[in-house]
Amino acid sequence: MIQLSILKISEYGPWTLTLGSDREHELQMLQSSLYKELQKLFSEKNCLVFLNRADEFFVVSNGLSLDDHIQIQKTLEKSFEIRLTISIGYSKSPFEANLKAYEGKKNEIILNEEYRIFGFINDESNSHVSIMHLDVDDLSSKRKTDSPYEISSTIFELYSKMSKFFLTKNSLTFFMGGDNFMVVASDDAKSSVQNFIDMIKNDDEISLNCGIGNSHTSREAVKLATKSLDTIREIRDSGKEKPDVYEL
Ligand SMILES: Nc1nc2c(ncn2[C@@H]2O[C@H](COP(=O)(O)OP(=O)(O)OP(=O)(O)O)[C@@H](O)[C@H]2O)c(=O)[nH]1
Ligand SMILES: [Mg+2]
Repeated sequence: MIQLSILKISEYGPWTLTLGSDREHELQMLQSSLYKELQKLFSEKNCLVFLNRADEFFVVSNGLSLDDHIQIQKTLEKSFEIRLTISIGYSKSPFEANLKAYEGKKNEIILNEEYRIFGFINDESNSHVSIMHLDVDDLSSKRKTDSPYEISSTIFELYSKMSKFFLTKNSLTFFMGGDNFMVVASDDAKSSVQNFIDMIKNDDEISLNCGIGNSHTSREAVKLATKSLDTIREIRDSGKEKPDVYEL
């Protein structure tokens, strides 16, 4: 089971207007300091936060109780003027967990009113997370022919294809910066990642490597996914034929 906690800034739109028109720099500073704090608080509890459109965050929160979420809300209230709403859901696939969280909020299934927490907490011990860490093989060589902006455009097109492809496998894709992507993956996504890599190789002449990690917590699964990716690089750099996918 995957548990997802979706954090969203409450009443953000109206609040941004109170800053006047000269506000963009303030909002960017707020959003990045909020992200930093959230990543700190959740990683201390063995979770990882995925940045989603800067005013919304997806946390793979396996193992986190309602009380853990309340503690985090209390800490955030001390540091920020804005407030966050948390919607929690769990299911067999990441996309379905996202739907449960969405339903929990929409139908006002209140877990804690004071700290604005909605949805459903998984209290069974069947926690399982699979993460795929995908990265472009030898992006550095592209820098010899393509300018920084052209490379960004290529990466975002790739992100778009990846997001669409893995959504059909009930999985969620996040851009991590540079040429790195992480997919919170279903079994179906794991078994079809080689097809995706082959498709991108044929259509776009981009080679991808994919490290996969499985564990009870998202931080551990991410660690193993990155370790798998680094293993592919080690095999490649030792002169042997590398696999495109490696799983731990
Ligand atoms: N989020 C994240 N970014 C990374 C990581 N490793 C590298 N990067 C970023 O990715 C960019 C590209 O680095 P690499 O992927 O190592 O470069 P490359 O030429 O593609 O080399 P290979 O991936 O080994 O083929 C770097 O400039 C960093 O911004 C990582 O583990 N996580
Ligand atoms: Mg790379």
